[in-house]
Amino acid sequence: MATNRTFTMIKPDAVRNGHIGAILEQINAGGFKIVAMKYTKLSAEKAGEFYAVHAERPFYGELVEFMSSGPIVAAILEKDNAVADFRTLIGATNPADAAEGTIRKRFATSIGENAVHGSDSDENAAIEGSFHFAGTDVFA
Ligand code: RTP
Ligand code: MG
Repeated sequence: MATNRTFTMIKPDAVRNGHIGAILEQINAGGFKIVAMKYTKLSAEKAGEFYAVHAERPFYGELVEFMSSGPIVAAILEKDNAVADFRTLIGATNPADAAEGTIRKRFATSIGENAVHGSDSDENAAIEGSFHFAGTDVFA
C-alpha cells in the first residue's frame, strides 16, 4: 500500500450511538478519499490480533472485549500525508484532551470507547489495511 494511505475503524461505541454518517462526512470534508470500506464485526480473537501490540498493557482485555462488542466500519483512506493528517482530524486518544471539533471530541465517550481508530505510522497503515482488506477490495 502506498504511503498516502491510512487505515481507520469507526469503533462499536460510535456505531451504537448512530454516528457513522456524521463521522464519514467529517472524514470526507477533511479531504480523505475512501478507497476501501466495510461494515463488519471483529471476533475477540481478531480484535486481540489487531491490537496485539498492546497485549502487555493493563487495558488490553477491556480493549479486546470492547472492540468485539458490536459492529464496526473499517476503511482505507487516501490523502497526502494521510497518517498524520488523520491523527489530527481524530484528536487525542482521551476525548477529554482532544482538540475542539475533532472526531473524538465530538463523538467519543471515554479514553477506552473513543469512537475511531487511526493508524500511527505508514508501516502500520499498510499492515492494518491488509489485515482487513484484500488488494482486490481496494479501489483507488
Ligand atoms: P487507536 O490505536 O485506536 O487509534 O488509538 P490511539 O493510537 O490514539 O491509542 P493507543 O495508545 O494505540 O491505544 C489503543 C486503544 O486502546 C484504548 N485505550 N484504553 N483505558 C485506557 O487507559 C486506554 N488507553 C488506551 C483506546 O481505545 C485506544 O484508542
Ligand atoms: Mg494506536
